[in-house]
Amino acid sequence: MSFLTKVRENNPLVHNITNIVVANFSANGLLALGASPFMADAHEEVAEIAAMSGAVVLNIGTLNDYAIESMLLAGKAANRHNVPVVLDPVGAGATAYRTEVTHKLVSQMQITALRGNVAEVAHVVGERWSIKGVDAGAGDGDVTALAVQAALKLKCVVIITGKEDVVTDGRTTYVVSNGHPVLTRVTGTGCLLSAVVGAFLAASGGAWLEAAAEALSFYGVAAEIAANRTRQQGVGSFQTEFLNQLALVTPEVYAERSRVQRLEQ
Ligand code: ATP
Ligand code: TZP
Ligand code: MG
Ligand code: MG
Repeated sequence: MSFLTKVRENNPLVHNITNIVVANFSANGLLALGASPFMADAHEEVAEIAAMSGAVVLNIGTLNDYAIESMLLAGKAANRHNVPVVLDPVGAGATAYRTEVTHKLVSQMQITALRGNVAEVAHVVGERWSIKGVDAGAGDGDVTALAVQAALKLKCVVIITGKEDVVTDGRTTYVVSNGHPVLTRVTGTGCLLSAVVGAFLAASGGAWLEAAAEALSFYGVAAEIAANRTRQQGVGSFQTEFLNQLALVTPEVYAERSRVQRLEQ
């Protein structure tokens, strides 16, 4: 059975501490997929919610000290209860504050999957890469080598997205080539992807790497179909159709269109 089917059958609760730009889009995307979103950051309740969830997704997009404490409380509770934790280090490297916060988060909890653009992932592990706000800048480094290095350092699955996505646990590496450039023209498509990875991890039974690779490929397939259906219209129509396709793509359509390559080490 595909992980997609498991997500839809299990309807996992996904606890999100996320940014103000994408909260609504992320909740709607998770619902469309078949997961159950819970957006909450109050210190009084985050540990309780994390403990009852199938996954916790931490996103530093519009961070402040209150939210960071929320993330520490939720992440540590998730670790105590064996709940997987996804970290989206939005804008790491853009400011010293963001970079330092990501270092604090990864040092105080065990992350299950780190998902970001190449510049963000580089800065989380102390490497350099050009960055422009929350978007990756140009760079000519070896993205796969960086992902493997980060996975070994953080002992987690690392997902670097872009035109092609790299997903690795440091030993086995997949390259996912589904997706569409129009994804770069809608804010929050990276953030929603991190939440979708959380839903797949929640339904994975511990097969983190394979579930993450399927999440990325599924997400890219939904985007390809939505882009094709709205190619005469604009990005607003794409955004709506993309939510439709997160609900409509079947395991059979996914299997036909999925482009996942396992790299030889
Ligand atoms: P950034 O801020 O650098 O855009 P992000 O957090 O928005 O980063 P992306 O790297 O844009 O995250 O990834 C979000 C989704 O968009 C992923 O599914 C990825 O595969 C897809 N994607 C990004 N760029 C392209 C592209 N040029 N062609 C096809 N798909 C893409
Ligand atoms: N500013 C702070 S968070 C955010 C913006 C525009 C959303 C970034 O979302 P994504 O998924 O990285 O494009
Ligand atoms: Mg993007
Ligand atoms: Mg992002």
